Amino acid sequence: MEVKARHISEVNRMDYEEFIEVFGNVIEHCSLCAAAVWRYRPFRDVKHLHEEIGRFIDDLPEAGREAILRSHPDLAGRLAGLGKLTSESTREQKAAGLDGLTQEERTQMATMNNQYREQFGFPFVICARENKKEAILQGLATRLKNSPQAELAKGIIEVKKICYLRLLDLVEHEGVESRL
Ligand code: 2AL
Repeated sequence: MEVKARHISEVNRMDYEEFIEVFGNVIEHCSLCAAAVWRYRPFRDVKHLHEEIGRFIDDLPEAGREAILRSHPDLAGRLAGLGKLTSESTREQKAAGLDGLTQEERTQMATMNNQYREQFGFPFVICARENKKEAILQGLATRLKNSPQAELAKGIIEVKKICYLRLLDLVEHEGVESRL
């Protein structure tokens, strides 16, 4: 999937509807996050746009931040199996090699994803484009040992990384670092 990157000046000229059309899924299934930051135009650059989204998320009550985690599909989960992921998520899961799991890895992932969700009340979230399937399986096993507070914080850090990479796909970013 080739995505067209726009200059920040073009972003700053977008009306609200177009802005949501383009940026509505930079936080998975949470167009409210894009809707909330439109008022902060003009953005200096893609990092500024990312910072405003991050600030909005950080200012949400705990229940809101948990809800953002809950909006993410499981990695290599049911929706992936049904081909019902968003185009962004499909691409990210593929980049991590999650479309090529062995049967054993698939079972391992499903078991730990279920255990994680049962333990914390929200799904395990990690920036798939910054990890390969081995690192994701390892991360799941390690993070299952954390406290709910630590996992809420860690999950939100990962959501912001996912958002950053999605924004880099959409906005020209010469001179801006390619990872958070
Ligand atoms: C995801 C997803 O859909 N894309 C990504 O990088 N991570 N989901 C998840 N549960 O971590």
